[in-house]
Amino acid sequence: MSNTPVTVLGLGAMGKALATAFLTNGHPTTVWNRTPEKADALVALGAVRADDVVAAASASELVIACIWDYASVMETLEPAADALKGRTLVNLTNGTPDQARRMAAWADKHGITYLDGGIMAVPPGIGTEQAFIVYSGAREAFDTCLPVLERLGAARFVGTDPGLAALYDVSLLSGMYGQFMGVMHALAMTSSAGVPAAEFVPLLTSWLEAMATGIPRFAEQIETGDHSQHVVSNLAMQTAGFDNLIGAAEEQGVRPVFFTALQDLMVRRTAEGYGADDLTSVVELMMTRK
Ligand code: FVH
Repeated sequence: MSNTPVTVLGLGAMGKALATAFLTNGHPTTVWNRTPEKADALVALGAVRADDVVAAASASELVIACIWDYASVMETLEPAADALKGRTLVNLTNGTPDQARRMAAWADKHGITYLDGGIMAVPPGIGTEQAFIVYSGAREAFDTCLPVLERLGAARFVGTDPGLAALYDVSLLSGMYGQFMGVMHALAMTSSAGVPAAEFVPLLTSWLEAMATGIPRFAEQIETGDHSQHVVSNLAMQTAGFDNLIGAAEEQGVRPVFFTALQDLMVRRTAEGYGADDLTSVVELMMTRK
């Protein structure tokens, strides 16, 4: 298994981390990057630098791409379509579900086995216990490549629709950015009043951990569309209290830009007569494809 050759296309921060994980686990690793000098440190670790994408694609049955975006992946791979025929392409570039599906259709047209993936880690986390990667597309290829893919982090197959990995990826990132948004606003508030971070941060962390236990209930309500069964803190009460969240921010000189969109949904949903529902009721105003 550790002698399975791998090719890595794209040697930005993430591509370098991926190639390093393969090299440190003993995989013969061929690398290519648009700016070739970025391969220097990997070559010192034992990687083979390919002169062009065709040579890189021809070097291994398993080819991993991690480049800026899908447009740059396509621009990179198009000249190597013939060389990739019969091989497995794993695209770990960030994109949308439809971009992934279009890439899968392109791969299929050229006889390339395609797996799409979403990396849930930052570069230093690759190869550690914290890292996980979601994959979708060709199930058989995933099973075959699993021991190699696990060099990068835990590997989770989420479905044969090639767009699913991107959907999971952006959904997980949405949860993360939502949390970051709230945390940044909270810290701007306390900072504006001179509250020491060392005093506030432990409270914030334990509050967020306690609130995260409500995620399964949120999920059930959004899945069923019934937001009225397990209400602990109803929407009307939260909407009234939200005025204070906005007002306090304004008093402190912090623009409540992160929260005005949520306030708008809460006010509208309450006005529509759903004040006795849980907060998740606002999702009904967000989903445009229902
Ligand atoms: N870094 C992170 O925290 C996240 C973690 C989750 C996954 N993302 C996604 O990974 C993709 C690559 O991200 P990155 O961190 O490696 O990004 P950079 O360090 O900025 O490197 C960009 C590489 O893309 C190459 N590149 C850009 N445009 C083109 C092009 N038109 N043709 C060929 N290659 C291109 C660039 O090459 P060069 O500038 O060195 O020549 C770098 O190799 C990305 O989708 C993240 O969202 C990372």
